[in-house]
Amino acid sequence: MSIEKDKLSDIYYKLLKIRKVQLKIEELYHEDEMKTPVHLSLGQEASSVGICANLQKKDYIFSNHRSHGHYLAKGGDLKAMIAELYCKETGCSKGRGGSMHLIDTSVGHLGSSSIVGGGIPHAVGAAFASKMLDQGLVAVTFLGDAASEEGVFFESMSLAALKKVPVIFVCENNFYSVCSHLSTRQVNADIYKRARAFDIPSLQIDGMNVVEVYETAQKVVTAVRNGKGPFLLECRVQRWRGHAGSGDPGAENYRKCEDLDPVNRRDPILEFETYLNEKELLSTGERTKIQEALDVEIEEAFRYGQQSPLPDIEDLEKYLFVE
Ligand SMILES: Cc1ncc(C[n+]2csc(CCOP(=O)(O)OP(=O)(O)O)c2C)c(N)n1
Ligand SMILES: [Mg+2]
Repeated sequence: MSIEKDKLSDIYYKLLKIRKVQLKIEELYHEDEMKTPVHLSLGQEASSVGICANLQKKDYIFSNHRSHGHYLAKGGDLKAMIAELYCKETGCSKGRGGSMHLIDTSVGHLGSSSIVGGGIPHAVGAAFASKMLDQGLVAVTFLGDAASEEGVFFESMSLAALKKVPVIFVCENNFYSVCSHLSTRQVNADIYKRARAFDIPSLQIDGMNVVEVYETAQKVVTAVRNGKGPFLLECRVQRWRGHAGSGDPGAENYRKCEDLDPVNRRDPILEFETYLNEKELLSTGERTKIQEALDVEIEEAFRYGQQSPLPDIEDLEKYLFVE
């Protein structure tokens, strides 16, 4: 299958954007001006990008605490994201939500949830609405391997299958729930098999290979949009960093895996670059242009976030829904 050039550029731009933004967050986090926990998805860029590259702007996504990649892959506004990390009034949640509550409804991102598994039923609801209103939209929920252990995952799959709604459950299996490895939590690491109990089709793929994710997602999105009902896609990924924060000094103690080893761990961007070189796609000059434009865009976004005003103290209760 050949991928169109515009699509390849977009995939490269998004992969690099997510990587560079997160490295910048990591670099500045110690200044303690971002008053929010952050969960970096360094290493996991390919799954969100490969999936979202197949979605239309109006299609819905729902994200979790490891939210940056999903938001940027769906086209969320970068300045509003960075301002949100700095808890500023100009942030995408008006500075009240922080990193775990990113949202940009203008591009179909209906929100991230800090509650593990929280976004799963929301996606089923959005997909159900799309079906009832005959809108032809699909909803994607990104969830971690730990979220697949929540009861709501099974309840959501059950309802989605029964009502045959256009929802895609994308499980980014990085094998960790904070510091607990999957092998200490489950007898079967094949999360995709859990869909079988509901007659939901599913696949396990290499989530570090953006081309594989893109090509698989293309078929899945088409089928789901055409009324075939829900799908579960398990993307196996590597989480390069600790669970949260900019560093995780304890990570070396509980994780002795290749994800931590800068030499042996896999890099989805380097692998994509190798693919582009082999196929003679996107010249080095074109790639450099993308990189340089991104550096400017990211610098502006951080300046915007840092210089924006904090919310007014008078507005403390403005968005609280209390009678
Ligand atoms: C309902 C609920 N239980 C526990 C937590 C605490 N918690 C936050 S993130 C996390 C681990 C999530 O792991 P996973 O779903 O695999 O996503 P990952 O962090 O690996 O991306 C836990 C247990 C929570 N936020 N919500
Ligand atoms: Mg996990």
